[in-house]
Amino acid sequence: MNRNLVAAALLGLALGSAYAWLSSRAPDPLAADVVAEECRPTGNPCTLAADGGEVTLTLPATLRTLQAFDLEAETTGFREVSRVMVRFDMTGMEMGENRYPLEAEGEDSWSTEAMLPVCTADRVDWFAEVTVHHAAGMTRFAFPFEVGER
Ligand SMILES: [Cu+2]
Repeated sequence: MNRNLVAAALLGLALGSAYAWLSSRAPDPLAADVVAEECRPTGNPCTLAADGGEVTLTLPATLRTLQAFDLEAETTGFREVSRVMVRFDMTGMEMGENRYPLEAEGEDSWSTEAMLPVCTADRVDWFAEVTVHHAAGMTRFAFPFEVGER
């Protein structure tokens, strides 16, 4: 058998499995139960509803990478909210582990300080995925937003 053919076949296999691996890891805000389409959480509260509850997320008006910022979330309607997490990621791009547990600030109020890494592809389109753990399970809300001057 031709050596180049074998090499090409092996390369194809390697690329195929690398692609499969990347796709399986590629974050997708559509995997969330609901995705914000009509509001952005930067500079004003953005509310989403799913599974009988609501989450309102608020981020600073202007976000910059590598600069810590405060994030606030309100949960309403869910029974027995035990934990709220936020994860930052980009669609189709593995941006590393950017997960933060939110701290309870009283009833239905949650907050944390967070920071975004630099995107090696110079993209500015992020999404914040807020996961609410409650009595009936967990619900994920995705809020797309952009970093930088607006
Ligand atoms: Cu990126």
